[in-house]
Amino acid sequence: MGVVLAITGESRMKRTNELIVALAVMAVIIVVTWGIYAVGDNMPSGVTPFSKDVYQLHNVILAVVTVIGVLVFTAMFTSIVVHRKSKNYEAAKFSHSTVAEITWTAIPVLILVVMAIPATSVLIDMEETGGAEINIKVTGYQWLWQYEYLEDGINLYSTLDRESNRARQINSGVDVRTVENYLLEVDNRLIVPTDTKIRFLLTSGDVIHSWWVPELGWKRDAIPGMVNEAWTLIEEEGVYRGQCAELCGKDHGFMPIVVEAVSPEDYRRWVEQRRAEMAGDPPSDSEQLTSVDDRAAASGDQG
Ligand SMILES: [Cu+2]
Repeated sequence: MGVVLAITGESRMKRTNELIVALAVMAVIIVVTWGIYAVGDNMPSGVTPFSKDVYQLHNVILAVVTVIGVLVFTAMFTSIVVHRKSKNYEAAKFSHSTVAEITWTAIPVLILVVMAIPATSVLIDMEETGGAEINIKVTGYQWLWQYEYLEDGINLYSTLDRESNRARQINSGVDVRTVENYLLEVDNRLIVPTDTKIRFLLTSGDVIHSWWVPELGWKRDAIPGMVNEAWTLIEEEGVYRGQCAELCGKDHGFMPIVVEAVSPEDYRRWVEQRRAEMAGDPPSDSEQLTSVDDRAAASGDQG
């Protein structure tokens, strides 16, 4: 009788081990497959060296936490299913293990330290605003953005474009799907040169806003009475769209950001043209307005 019990106990143990191995193998396959897909379908890698660093960091950390998650859940579910009471599994009786405690403290600490090294280097890089060739002051208002090019003396206001604004009105009768870049287009884009280090100084004239263009790899709060810093260096010409990312009032969803990166030559041309317009050649309506109050009065109540 005793021999029979010993044999069934042994075969049960064997089956348990088999299941653990099977689950572990399955987990590895899931992680590898997922990793391959994740590289192709993930958050945008952006268009600046910094945004690409952020993207790489994200991939590395996501891989680490996924492996940890799969291992922990595999162990957990294996224990729950295989070692359940209805199967008469006999629980271990020990109540203290110094080795286990040191191990489950040391390994997570080690993992955190390893993850902190690349994360810190990216964070330090994010604050490295020195050596910028162009400084742009960004001011958030309810509900538009002001851009001041400090070196070139250009000042512009950027509000939701007319078409989106018309379509968004209640009972406008406009099918918003027919509006190109609905709620992601502005009247005056932020024109910037490529391959140029640009420093942004962000603040607000009323409540807290947040300036966010995903392709640049960062988001920064614009806070009244405070100046936050950020920088970018866009490598590819193109149009990059973003939005205010801090709930700032009833029209929070209607103050998009559009950055247009052009070649440095085109940028200079734009600056000259803009200056000429500001100097007094027949300015358009928008340039005649100098204060936000004028601007708000001109655009009327957008609610
Ligand atoms: Cu806002």
